[in-house]
Amino acid sequence: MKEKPDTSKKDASDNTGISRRELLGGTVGVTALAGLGTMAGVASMAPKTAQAASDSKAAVAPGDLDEYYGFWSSGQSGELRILGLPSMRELMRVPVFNRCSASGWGATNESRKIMRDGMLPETRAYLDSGGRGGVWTNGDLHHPHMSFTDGTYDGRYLFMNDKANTRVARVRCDIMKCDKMIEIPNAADIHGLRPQKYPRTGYVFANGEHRIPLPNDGSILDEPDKYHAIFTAVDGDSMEVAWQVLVDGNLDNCDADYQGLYAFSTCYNSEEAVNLQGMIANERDWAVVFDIKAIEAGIKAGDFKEMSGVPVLDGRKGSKYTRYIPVPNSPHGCNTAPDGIHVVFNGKLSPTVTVIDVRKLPDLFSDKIKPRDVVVAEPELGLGPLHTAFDGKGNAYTTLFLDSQAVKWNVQKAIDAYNGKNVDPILDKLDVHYQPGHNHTSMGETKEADGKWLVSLNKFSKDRYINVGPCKPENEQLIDITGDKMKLVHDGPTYAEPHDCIIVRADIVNPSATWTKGDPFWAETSAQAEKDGIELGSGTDSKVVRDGNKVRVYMYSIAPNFSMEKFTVKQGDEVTLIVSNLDQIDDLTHGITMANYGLAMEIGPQQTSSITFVADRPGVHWFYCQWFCHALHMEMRGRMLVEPA
Ligand code: RUQ
Ligand code: CUA
Repeated sequence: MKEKPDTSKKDASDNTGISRRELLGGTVGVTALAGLGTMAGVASMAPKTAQAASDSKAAVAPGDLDEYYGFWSSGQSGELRILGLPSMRELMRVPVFNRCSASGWGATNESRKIMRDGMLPETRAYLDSGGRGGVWTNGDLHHPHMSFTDGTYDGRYLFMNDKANTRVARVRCDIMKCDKMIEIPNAADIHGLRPQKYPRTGYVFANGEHRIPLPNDGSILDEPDKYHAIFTAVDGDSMEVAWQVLVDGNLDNCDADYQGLYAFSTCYNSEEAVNLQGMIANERDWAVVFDIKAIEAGIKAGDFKEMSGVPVLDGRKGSKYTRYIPVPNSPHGCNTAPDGIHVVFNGKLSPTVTVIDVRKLPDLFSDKIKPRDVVVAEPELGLGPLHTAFDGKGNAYTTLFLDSQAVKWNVQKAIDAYNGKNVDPILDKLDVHYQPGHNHTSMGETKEADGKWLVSLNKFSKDRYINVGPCKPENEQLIDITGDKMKLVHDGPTYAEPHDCIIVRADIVNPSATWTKGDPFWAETSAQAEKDGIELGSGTDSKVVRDGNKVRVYMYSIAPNFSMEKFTVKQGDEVTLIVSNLDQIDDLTHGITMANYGLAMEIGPQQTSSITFVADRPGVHWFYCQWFCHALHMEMRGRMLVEPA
């Protein structure tokens, strides 16, 4: 990872000292425009208005900037989304587990390398056979969470899970692109995911949700005792599996403490059944606590089995590495409070949440106390509690799926009530629309929780918007939590299907304004170019290199031109198109689409992107810039001639 970019570069300029924003704002003379060749025809797109702020706190006037970044999951859409808060404006989509038509994610060599490098060999073989195209085309991204240092976000990375194809990915926050993706062995369908909070990330904890027979070779179906679920610690720096722990039951969500000692998972299906009836039979399931230091010592001492190349410890009931705390039926969310002491397990099928005190865990692991002795509160909040968020002032906010409500409650009052005092921990209830799953508060999963905003991610919008047909958007509501009562201030529709989000103070996140020449993102492409005697991004990289039937076409772009107006290849050649964008001004992205070849990719300022295909359709094919870049953007194109074999 490179140094953090200059934080003052929000509106970076090139060496003329003129930013694109100023250009578009019309503050610069036409001569400068002509010289720079930017989108001259477009006047003032987002002028800062003098308009008075509306009385809604959520209003962010046109041209004004948001105070927070929201990093949103997109569920089965497979991407990460970036929102601004409190405006709830969607700012960007970052393709991760999906294919992206605009950016070429999943099609470019750089993205395919990232998607394939961390695959298990058997998955790679499967995807390379039968015309499957070598990469997965779908994903189910539930939980995006930022890396931590000392209990708060550090702006380095975002980590996220893919439930559909059992993966964990990382996004680099300087460029806001995925740079690593791994498939987790021995697990089926990664669900809960949280980074270690202290001393740093460190580990990324990931729950394998579904239990599978191990080994899963087709010889076992109805022998539930041979099914297992796995808890995984990924090393967030190397993005390799550090260790795994075999557990009883099915893992759901997880979180980490503020001391760097324990991780927690909710765990349902203590019955270890393989069907719904069986799974919900018990009155109680578990919260599982993982003793990180003991696990690390166990690894050192060799107390593990190696499976698929990673160390797997046995953490089933009775193991010294784990403790199973009985909690009411099928718990779901798992949330550590910013006080560093309390962890809340959300009941789902029970109207309660269970609160434990992490200071009691050493006694639990040394068997001085019983598992239930670490429970310090179990307030009844309403029907279907799924997830809890915190305001840093001792209050918690829990989603009630069945009641369609957010409930605000006080942790200390819940503890007092559990100890027999006659107090009601519930402070407020607010109707949300409808059926909330996750919720999140501003900075709420860090020690810097600031108690300003709560977002409720509601699974159904029903009648909140004009009808768009049988498939409706979801509805995400912004709630002001600065007062005693929660106040709903904004409804925002979202497409399938955000599960979770985080709300991060904008000063923590400092993305670069442009790419940097030589970024490791395209290291392999650079290495090949070097062998071809070409320095990418130098302005001399305009050349066709033939190497048997492999043809590498190097070109660069400076608005509004590609450095090559035409090139010729032969039918059947394997062609790699390598394009470097030499423009230095921020927001000057080009793209290249090869018409009727199914090829398209994004090339950001100072970025190199490449894509490989077999030129098996003879004729003239136009390639064109697909990213609006200049008044002559439409003219930014060239021809590929494919000579018939
Ligand atoms: S889950 S609605 Cu996939 Cu985080 Cu709880
Ligand atoms: Cu370059 Cu559009």
